Order: sequence, then C-alpha cells, then structure tokens
Amino acid sequence: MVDSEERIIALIDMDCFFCQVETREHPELKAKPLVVTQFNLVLAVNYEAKALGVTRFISGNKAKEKCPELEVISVPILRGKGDVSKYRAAGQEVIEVLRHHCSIIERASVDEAYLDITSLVEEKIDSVAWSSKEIISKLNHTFVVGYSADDNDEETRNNGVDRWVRESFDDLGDVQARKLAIAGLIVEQFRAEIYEKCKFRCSAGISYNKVLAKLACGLHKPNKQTILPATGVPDLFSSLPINRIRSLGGKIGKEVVESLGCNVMADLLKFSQQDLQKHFDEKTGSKLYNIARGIDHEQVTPRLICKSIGASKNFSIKQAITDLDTLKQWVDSLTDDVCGRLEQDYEENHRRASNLTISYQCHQAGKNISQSRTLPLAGYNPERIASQAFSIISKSIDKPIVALSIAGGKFIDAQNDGSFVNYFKTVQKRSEKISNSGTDENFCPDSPSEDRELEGIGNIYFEENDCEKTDDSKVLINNRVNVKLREIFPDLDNIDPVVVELLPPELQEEARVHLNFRSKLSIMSPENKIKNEEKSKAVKPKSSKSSSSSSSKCEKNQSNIKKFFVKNSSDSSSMIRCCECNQMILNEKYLEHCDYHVAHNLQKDINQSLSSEVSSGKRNRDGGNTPKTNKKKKSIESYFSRDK
Ligand code: TTP
Ligand code: CA
Ligand code: CA
Repeated sequence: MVDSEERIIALIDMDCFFCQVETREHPELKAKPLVVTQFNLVLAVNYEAKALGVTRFISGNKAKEKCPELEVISVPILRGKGDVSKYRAAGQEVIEVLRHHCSIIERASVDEAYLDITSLVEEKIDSVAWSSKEIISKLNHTFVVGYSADDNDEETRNNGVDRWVRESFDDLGDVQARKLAIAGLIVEQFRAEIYEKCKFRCSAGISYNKVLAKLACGLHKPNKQTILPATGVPDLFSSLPINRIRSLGGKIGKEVVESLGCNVMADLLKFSQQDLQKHFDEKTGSKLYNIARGIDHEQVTPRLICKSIGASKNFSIKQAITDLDTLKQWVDSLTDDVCGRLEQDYEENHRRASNLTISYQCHQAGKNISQSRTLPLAGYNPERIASQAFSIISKSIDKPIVALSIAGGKFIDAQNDGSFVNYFKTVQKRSEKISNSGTDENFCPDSPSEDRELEGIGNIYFEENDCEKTDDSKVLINNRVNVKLREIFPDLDNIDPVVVELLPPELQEEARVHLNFRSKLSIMSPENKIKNEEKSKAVKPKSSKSSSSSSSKCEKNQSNIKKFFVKNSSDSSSMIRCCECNQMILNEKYLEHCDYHVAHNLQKDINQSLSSEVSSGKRNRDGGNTPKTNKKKKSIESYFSRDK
C-alpha cells in the first residue's frame, strides 16, 4: 500500500440520490421540484426543491406548504417498513461502472464510495507530457479549495483552476499538487461515464486522504467536484465547524466542542497530542491531532458489499410499542425482512452472518435509552431469531419502545457450506399484518463504526455504512465437520431432545435413532417445537428429583459439547471469537458452537421458567392455578406458537 502521505483519494457521492432514482424511473418528473419521503418524512430533496427552500427531515406536508408545486414520492413500503432495495440496486450500478476502472473501491453508503486512485494517477501522469492548458480545459466542473471562492460564477471558478494548475505545473510546482490535477481529470471522466451509463449526476472530492476527500466533496454540489490541496487546508480549517469533519459529527465531535471549547477545526491546533490523548484515549487523541493538521492514515479498504444487514423501525412516542402482541408483530416482521435479505446475500455473496445484533430504544424520563445485545447466529431461521430477539426486548416492555433493530453481521465465507441456508431456512413465512402507521425517524443503533457516527442517520446507513471487505486474504473457509454423536452425548440413551434440535441435520438424523419416544422426535419439526417445549416443561418437573437429574445430565452434555467445540491450539488463522463466551473457536466448528449456546440458553430459559412456575404454583396446567390472562403476563414462549 502506498505511503499515506502519497495517496490520492476520491469520494464520489450521488446528488439527491433517491430523487434521481425516482426521476430516472418517472422521466415526467425531470426539472420539477421533488422530494422523496418515508412515512411522510422528507429523506431526499432535489436541487430544484432546495432552491425553493425545501429541506430534509421535515414532514411532506410542511414541504408542500413551502412549495405547493412540489412533487412528493414515497419510498415503497414493504411489511410496514420502507423498502430501499431499488435505491440500493441503483447504487450498485454506479459501483459497477467504477469497478471497470479502479480496483480499490470502498462502498461507504447507499450512494457514495471512496476510491484510491493513486496508481491510476501515476500511470496517467507519466503517459503523456501534459500541458497546463489541456488540463485546465478538461477540469471544467472542478473547483480548487483556496483558489475558487465558495459561491462564485463560472468565470471565477475557471480562473481559480487556471491559476492553480499553472502554479502546480511550473518549475517550482509541487508534485503532489500535479497528481491532484491529474486525479481531477480521472474523476471528471468517471463522473461523465456514470452519467452516460446510469443517468445519475454526482459530485466528488479529491485529496490525499479519506477525511479531506469527504470534506471536499460537500463543498460544491451538485454535479461538481472539488480538489483540496494541502495548501488549502489551513485556510479552510480556520472557519470549518468541527462537525463538518467525517467522524466528528457525533459524540466525539460534541465533546471536542463542549469540553475543549473548540468551535472550528483550527482551534484544535493548540492542543498537543499528549493533551488530546489524556483527554480522550490514545487512539482518539492522535486521530484528532492528525485530523486538525489534515492528516489521516485510514486506507481505502476494498469492500463492495455491506458489513452488516439489518432491518430497523422507529416509532414516535405516540406510536411506541407498549404491549407484547405489538412487539411480537414487529419483531416477526423485522426478522422476516432480515432473514430474507440474509438469504439473498448468502446466494449472491457466498457468505453467512455469524453474529446477530438486537438493538432497541426505550423511552424513559424524557430520554431514549439504547440497548444492544450481540449473540452468535447459527442460522437464518426467522422463528429462532424472532424468539431470541423477542425474549431480549420483551424484558423492557414496561417502558415504551421507540426503536427496534435486528441485524446480522460478522460475515464468514460459506462457499462450501451449501446446507447452511437450506437447513436453517424457515418453510413458512409469518403473516404480514403490521399496520403502516409508524414514523421512521432516524434510529441508528449505537455502533462503534465511525462512519455511522459521522453520518448519524437512518435506516439505510444502518446497513450500508460499513461494508464487508472483499479482501480475499481475510476470507475464512467454513467446512462443516462430521461430528460424532457420541462426542456430544456420551450416554446415547439419555439424549436431550432440546439439544438435539439444535444440531446439524446429519446428527439430528442419527440422534433420532437413539431417541426412544416417537413423540420426542416431533420436537425437531419447527411446527411442533413450541408444543413440545411446553410438554417437556409440563412433564419434567413432576418429580423434583427427575427434573434435577435431567438438568444435570443436560449440563453434562453441554459441557461435553463445549469441550468438543473449543479448540486448544493457539493457531488463530482459522478461528473466530465467539461473542457469547469470548473463546476462540475453530471456524469450521463455529456453527456447532453457536448451537451449543443456543441450546444452553434455551435450556436455561426453560429451567428458569419451570422453577419460577413451580415456586409460584402457576405451572400445573391440568388442575392447578389458571395462568392469569393479563396480556403483559403472557409467557414469552407462548408468543412463538405458529397459530398465534
Ligand atoms: P445523502 O447523500 O446524504 O443525500 P442526497 O444524496 O439526497 O443529497 P446530496 O445531493 O446532498 O448528496 O443521502 C443519500 C440518500 O440516502 C438520500 O437521497 C436519501 C437517503 N437517506 C435516508 O434514507 N435517510 C437519511 O437519514 C439520509 C440522510 C439519507
Ligand atoms: Ca448524496
Ligand atoms: Ca451520501
């Protein structure tokens, strides 16, 4: 990789993207003021509407009040949520164009990508003896920071570019500046080709690193590009608000402003690296120190597909979820959505998510409190995922729930794992009975990803902002191993059906042979899963002795599974850290390891609910106390019966 000081990076961002996608689909909208809304909230505003004072994140009605001739198009709605698949696909068309020219592309959101064009520039600069005149004539949509004032006319823009190119290419000129000029030509070509092939206009920023390229891109829009040379940085930073910098739009930026008293980027220059490291942490301190000087070492990491796939839904306080039935409907809907997309991703990209992140926000004391939990993900079974999500989120149902999100992430290669989706895939989709009444604000679950913090926005970015690396060296191969049943259940006469259900199909098959009771076999069919769980709950505690002996057997089985799946070797090349127990697990055993946790947790849940039912006297279905009918007191398990 090139030394960070010598890189040439471009950021290409589509102009008013959703509006352009809609206009391409409906050419009659061309040149008319247009907004794209989701649940009546304006997400995208075209430049004709912007000129008439329409802004983002207001209601469609308010936008119409401001501009009565405004065209309003709504994002398609699927299962009560905005369906952004067509915009995502349109973004991918642009990436396909760029891929023909550049191999280092990092898709950073639904409509933008970073490109490391250093080697393209080096080839081009040496290919001919460039004349300043020729370069100037080709940089016909380009601004140069420090040479073209902010809101200038075409003549001043052109004069600025002229002056900068001549200075850069004269005898005393700086070689890095010359490279930037050639980069400008390359990006002008890219943008023209994007328009030719996709009919989308875009803007671009060109500089030495990602932070500066991103910043530059926003300086002149639409259909323009901006070069930010090193000489332009000090002047620009002298008046640039802190939050205009990528990664300083969120918490860190706020702290820089509030506790360090910095308003513009140049204010940060008075702090030493040590000061900043002391105030923040070592990494953040040196990052801030560098950024204040226009330095950023972050590489453009080639990745074209998203790093996590999620579905989320926000609710206004008025529409917040306050009962388990509604919660279950939404959890089901989001899970179906995520599983469908994960399955599609599996087909397209031959990878599978190994982590499941369940996030939600509760409204309490006037504030939205975020909660998030990451679990190992053993398969794309909506029933199981919904069950896990529901049991986690339902614990907070005593407070209004204003945001939900379910996402699969930490993808691993699944080239040779054809059975994965088929095995875990559900055969039956849940009903689609969610009403279309929510207001999607912009819930973006807390995420360590810098990009998320800086964009600080909605559902789309939730899944697009950080994208999966396509670096082959990082791809892990996942082969399912043939585990021997006896290694999991040393006593084959005492196989726990709950654990069996979570084993790979070939082992389930074998286990069936050992299970004595036909009725127990039905626990493995999803339709009968809940009924059987309930049956086993009702049967097991009859004698406290048998219950405890069965649970100790189960623990023994589980500890055997655990021993089997946790590798002793220190070779970490093909290992994954389990987010549940933090142990390094052989990649090929990861699926089975996840199953172990799911089995273990399920067993724990069942044991807990049994013991609480026993102690509260509520367990006995045949003749004991009738369970209360109060909605909120329904058991979590009861929500997973299919005929609900
Ligand atoms: P942006 O690139 O932020 O905006 P834009 O392309 O509409 O306008 P600009 O010309 O200023 O670049 O977002 C890209 C698309 O993502 C946007 O068209 C709509 C969508 N979007 C959301 O769905 N939710 C959000 O919170 C934001 C900010 C954008
Ligand atoms: Ca954009
Ligand atoms: Ca964008």
